[in-house]
Amino acid sequence: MKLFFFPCGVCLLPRLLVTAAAPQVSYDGYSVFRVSVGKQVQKVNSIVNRLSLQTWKGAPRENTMADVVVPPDLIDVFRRKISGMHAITMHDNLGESIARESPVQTYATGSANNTWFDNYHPYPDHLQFLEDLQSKFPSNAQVVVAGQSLEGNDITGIRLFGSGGPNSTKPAVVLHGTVHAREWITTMVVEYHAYTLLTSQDSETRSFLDKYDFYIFPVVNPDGFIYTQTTDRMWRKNRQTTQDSRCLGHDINRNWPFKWEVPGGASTDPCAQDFKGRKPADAPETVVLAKWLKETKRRQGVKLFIDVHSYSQLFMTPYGFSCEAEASNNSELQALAAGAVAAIKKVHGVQFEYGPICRTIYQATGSSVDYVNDVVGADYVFTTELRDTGENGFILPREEILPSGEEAWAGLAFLLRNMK
Ligand code: 0X9
Ligand code: ZN
Repeated sequence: MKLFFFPCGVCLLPRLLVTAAAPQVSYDGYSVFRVSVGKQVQKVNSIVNRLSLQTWKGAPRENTMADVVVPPDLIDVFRRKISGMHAITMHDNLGESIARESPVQTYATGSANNTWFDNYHPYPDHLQFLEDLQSKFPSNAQVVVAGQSLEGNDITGIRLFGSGGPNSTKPAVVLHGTVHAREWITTMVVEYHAYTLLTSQDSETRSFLDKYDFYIFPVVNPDGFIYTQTTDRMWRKNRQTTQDSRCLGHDINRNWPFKWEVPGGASTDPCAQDFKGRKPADAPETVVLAKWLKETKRRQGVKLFIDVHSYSQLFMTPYGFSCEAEASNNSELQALAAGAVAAIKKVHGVQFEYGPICRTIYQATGSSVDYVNDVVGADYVFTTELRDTGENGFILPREEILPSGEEAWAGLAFLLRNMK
């Protein structure tokens, strides 16, 4: 149910208009296929375009896997068209997979214990979880708000500090989760970091709290995240309109005002998943987060920034805008990324790859990490793509939340231990 106030022309008094919420988009009977593209880029692209199919990892590229969402009435024709190519089924029935991982309403206010990581959760419970961490650990935690989203939701995070209390400013460690609305594992993993820092008995972990000021934002795109829970589980962008288009959503990770104009790393089509916006920083979320990061840098310095995404198991560094440009501290970043990846593997044997964004995944302009590296000026900047490599993609089973958190924590702890 949505409530709108609009002025009544006759009486000039506010009137309440009640409209029904958009119905839930159904993926019942949809399949997701993982097609090995090899050299047949044109063929795969033309199948995807002619059948108007969604892909999960951008446009199909040479020698990569294309993960393609196919509605029930096109499954036979899709199978025929890719016959002879190597393909596997990621989701036989995407609707059923979504139902299996859907949020459960079991969170008891005030509990904030490790059972939180057994399930995905509705957005209001995430806010409650942060409030509960603050209440349980008042001398180490404080809920913070960076600003508001387009639809007026607070962009909420939790600040964690050590024995010096909230007034002793240390260099900041900033984590962003869920910039892409459908990447639900990132919300949980970023919260796992906060939970571990607050609850661990391990003396090294406790010492991190004395060394850094942590600002952990589990959901930096609340409008999009809420929309994935009310209407369309596969939504990625924010919920912004664009003039002269019927399509909604700007990709916040293509909208940051640094090298935004460089061609090739984003779409100018408002209907595309990676629509960059009409102008740099025309998404309110980008404006709020950029301003907050600059203020934080001015106030206390930013030691580390990580933008957490899924999926593909990658640990990446600047730059996204160019495959030739190299971060000034590139060798140090690569050494840290290599160490983090080794630490991740030790936990559950899961292999991440690492390297600069453009060379490791694809060119991406206007992404957060390039901006934070060059404009904000954080000391160390990374972006990760969490589990998996394509067995489940965005619909990662709930059993993988805790192990994903554990291994990601090992990676983060490696950085916290080894940064200069
Ligand atoms: O396209 C993106 O924004 C990232 N991949 S995703 O599937 N999570 O959408 C890759 C771009 C590299 N930058 C970051 N991961 N920040
Ligand atoms: Zn993403």
